Amino acid sequence: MRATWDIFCNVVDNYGDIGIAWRLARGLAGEHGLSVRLWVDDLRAFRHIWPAIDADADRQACEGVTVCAWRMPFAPAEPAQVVVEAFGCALPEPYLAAMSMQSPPPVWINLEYLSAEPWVAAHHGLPSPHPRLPLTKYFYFPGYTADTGGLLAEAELDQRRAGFVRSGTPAFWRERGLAVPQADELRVSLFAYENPALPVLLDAWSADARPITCLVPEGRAIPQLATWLSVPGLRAGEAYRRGALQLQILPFSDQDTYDRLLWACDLNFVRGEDSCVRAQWAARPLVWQAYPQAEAAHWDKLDALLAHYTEGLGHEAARAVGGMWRHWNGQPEAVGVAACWAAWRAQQVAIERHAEGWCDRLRLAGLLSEKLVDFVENKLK
Ligand code: TRH
Repeated sequence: MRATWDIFCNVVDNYGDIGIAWRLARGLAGEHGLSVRLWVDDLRAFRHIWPAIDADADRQACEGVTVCAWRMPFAPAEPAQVVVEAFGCALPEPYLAAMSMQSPPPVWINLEYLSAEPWVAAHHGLPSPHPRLPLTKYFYFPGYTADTGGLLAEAELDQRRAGFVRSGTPAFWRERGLAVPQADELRVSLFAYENPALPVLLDAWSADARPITCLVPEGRAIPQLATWLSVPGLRAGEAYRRGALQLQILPFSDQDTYDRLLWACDLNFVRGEDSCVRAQWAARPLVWQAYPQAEAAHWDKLDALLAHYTEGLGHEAARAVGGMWRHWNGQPEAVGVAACWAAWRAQQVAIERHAEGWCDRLRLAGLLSEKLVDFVENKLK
């Protein structure tokens, strides 16, 4: 019989929580043949990244997953054999009580946030007994090295990307009303939080010697772009030119279409957690904006990934990547954004070559859903 899994996701902010929970649920059902229920407390946010979702349905089947509305008070439900709590979202009390009545009790996993920091490996897989109930929760840490929980990716992601890159890009651009890029043009996607460095970077792009097309999915960066353009607002489908820079606003798409945007662009500005990993799997250069945390705690995360990502990259190219990433995250830098951009441009070829080979390094961490299934099977024995 197929093992049953329940994944609980509380949407706190943005699209990362649901983006990751949904990717994991799809992978477990589609690639591992598991019976998966995904409990989500905000189906409207979910619909943003997966428009097939009916935001009013209590229960619906989607991509082989049973999607359940997580409402309060929580209606009685028989717990699955494996329970995943995404990002410490705290399971509903009645469900937890029902888990403690099961024999054997479910394997209970807390799926943690991703970080490249060195402490992750030591914490990955640690048990935490419940203070009252006969249950043990295991902390599962995704990460960039083999001794962590690995990274989310579909087993055949590479083949899908290669097929698209071989023959899918012209149609992709046409569908968005864009011509195929000119030989010397740079296509950039921009998915970002509000960012003080953005106007200065836009100035640098508009003064670039070669054409730059910047594609911006609707979202938090839009008001800043509108201010920079001196227009009252911006909508999907609108385009503006300033010097060498063409700005194009895109609708926020489903996750799979967003992947294709990352594959089609020459450089991707990404944020948070999931888009950062997808941009790395896209084998294209990226600039990462870490999710801002109090007291700049995200700078440690940034520095850890930067150190890992630039390993094996030549000195000047590593400096250029580091300069862009640090500026983009508000870290003090000796030179301004425009100079950092010029340095990045000068090192572009080396940075592109590095990004192409980077996926081989990423693969050494292992695939999260495979490793999670192994981890759970060992506990079920
Ligand atoms: O939306 P985010 O800022 O989510 C954040 C981070 O995950 C952060 O680590 C977490 O602590 C916080 O939420 C609560 O960035 P992220 O993680 O990249 O998630 C965005 C999701 O949206 C991702 O799954 C890709 C998806 N997406 C689309 O489906 N279509 C789009 O057009 C775009 C731009 C993104």
